[in-house]
Amino acid sequence: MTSVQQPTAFTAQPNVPRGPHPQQERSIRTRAQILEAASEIFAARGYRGASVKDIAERVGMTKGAVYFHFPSKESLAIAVVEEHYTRWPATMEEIRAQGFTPLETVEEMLRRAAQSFRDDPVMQAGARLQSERAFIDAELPLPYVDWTHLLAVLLQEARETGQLRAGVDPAAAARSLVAAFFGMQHISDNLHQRADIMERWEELRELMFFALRA
Ligand code: LUB
Repeated sequence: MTSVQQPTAFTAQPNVPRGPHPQQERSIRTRAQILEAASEIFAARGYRGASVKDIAERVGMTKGAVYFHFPSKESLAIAVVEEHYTRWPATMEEIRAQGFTPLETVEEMLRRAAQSFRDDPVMQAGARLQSERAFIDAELPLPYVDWTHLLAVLLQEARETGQLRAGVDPAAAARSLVAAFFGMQHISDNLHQRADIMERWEELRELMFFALRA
């Protein structure tokens, strides 16, 4: 593994320009459809097992038309992994707007992440591609760091509002939460195709929040 800092996509805004022309709108929709198909193929077969031909067939396009939007399989993998991080800052704002406390926001974010790993091919493909990153010849965003940062910010806030157990370090707790959550979804995927992920999250949540809560 290289220790060179790689780009991350977590803080990127969704790639939707304001007031697009109909033609741009169609292009954005087509791009999204290709990414959805690519996610399904990458999630099911992994990076090596996937081909641009399969992805084109799944979305009902020619290979050439797919290459117009994404010049290579590598660029498709990067776009899928970026997409699986991009949605979470907006989700966090949405949850916070509903008046959740910082600690409740952590719970709700991870509950939704668990649900998405179960139901959403983009999340499933993102996780699978990241676990294969050593064998993919592309600059994928660095894994784990954006979730760790996001949870550390929330846990720091929880500490300031007296919600955190005395002696719990927000940054260390964020790393432990990400490590535990990542392991949980990985095991659930390998043993049960994530059919049991909500139950596994629930038991992990109980244990972790017992330790975190003041
Ligand atoms: C998350 C995965 C799967 C962390 O952040 C990441 O890169 C993650 C895939 O690489 O779990 C979950 C909090």
